[in-house]
Amino acid sequence: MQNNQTTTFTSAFAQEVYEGLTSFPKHLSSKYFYDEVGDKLFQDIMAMPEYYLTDIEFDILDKNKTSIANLLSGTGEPFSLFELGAGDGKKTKILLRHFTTQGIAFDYRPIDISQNALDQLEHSIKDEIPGVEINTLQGTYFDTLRDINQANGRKKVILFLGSNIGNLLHEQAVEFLKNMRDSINEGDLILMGFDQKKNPQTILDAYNDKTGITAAFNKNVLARINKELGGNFDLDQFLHWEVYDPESGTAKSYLVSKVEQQVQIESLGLNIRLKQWETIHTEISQKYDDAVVEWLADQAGLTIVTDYSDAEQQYKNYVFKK
Ligand code: AVJ
Repeated sequence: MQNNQTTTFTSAFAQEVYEGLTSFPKHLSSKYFYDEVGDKLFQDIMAMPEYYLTDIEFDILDKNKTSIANLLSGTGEPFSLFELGAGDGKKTKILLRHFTTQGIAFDYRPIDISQNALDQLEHSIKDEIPGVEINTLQGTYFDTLRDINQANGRKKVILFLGSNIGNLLHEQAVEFLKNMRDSINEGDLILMGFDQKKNPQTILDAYNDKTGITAAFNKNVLARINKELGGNFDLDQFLHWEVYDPESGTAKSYLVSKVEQQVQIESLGLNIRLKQWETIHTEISQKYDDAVVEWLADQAGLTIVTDYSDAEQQYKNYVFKK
């Protein structure tokens, strides 16, 4: 078998799949869950009763919109509201609607890698909240933020909701926060959602629903390999398995091979073997507490200005400054 350093592919997806499936233990990145099918499955997850994150964050933003508006608008100078990975914008629209009815001077600049997602978002906002000045930015988060950092002179507020940071290991999260820090100036603010440590059963239920939507979402990375790289994974031969370590606060998703099997991936020229009960690690969904968020902020050179939470402190939105 080839050493993976010596084999290179043209797409990042092909490269990472090759490396992940030739490593031991095997792994695949959750960032590849999200094609058209995966986006739809994630929408379904957000609508499940077990997936508490979306509803709680929605309520936090709704209950605190006045205070958030006062904090973000400060002395009243116009600001640009950037958002990383806005999705369908359901939660952001609470703020957009409130800012608009309060006559707060701002423009909205959602950033996404998918032009299609941006077009849909722009369309729905123009339809539902016509007063909002919206300028979509297509690209990767940091290329785009870097570009805009030089550009307009407006104060910046960056939104990163949904506990999307939870997909990153702490070391990567610090890198990410450092990048955010480099994208802002003194006086700019960052509003981010962090899912909190809580009853471990609540977390397991959120990532292992009985209807199997999360299982389908997890297996979608295999479906993509089949579609895009000529793989022949049999999705039924894998089990979705979720673990949560209440000490570290890390929820981890695996695909577990139910049988000994071989899989071909044509465009990678790869034939992989899986032993019975061998794992492919696919995702982490980190849970936080104040001490960990303070540590991350400190490592990245950011300061916590305040936070907003639900009554049971299941979820928190923190505001950071440079
Ligand atoms: C979109 C990364 C916040 O980790 O909670 C949902 C993705 N994975 N169910 C999360 C997800 C399984 C989600 N994030």
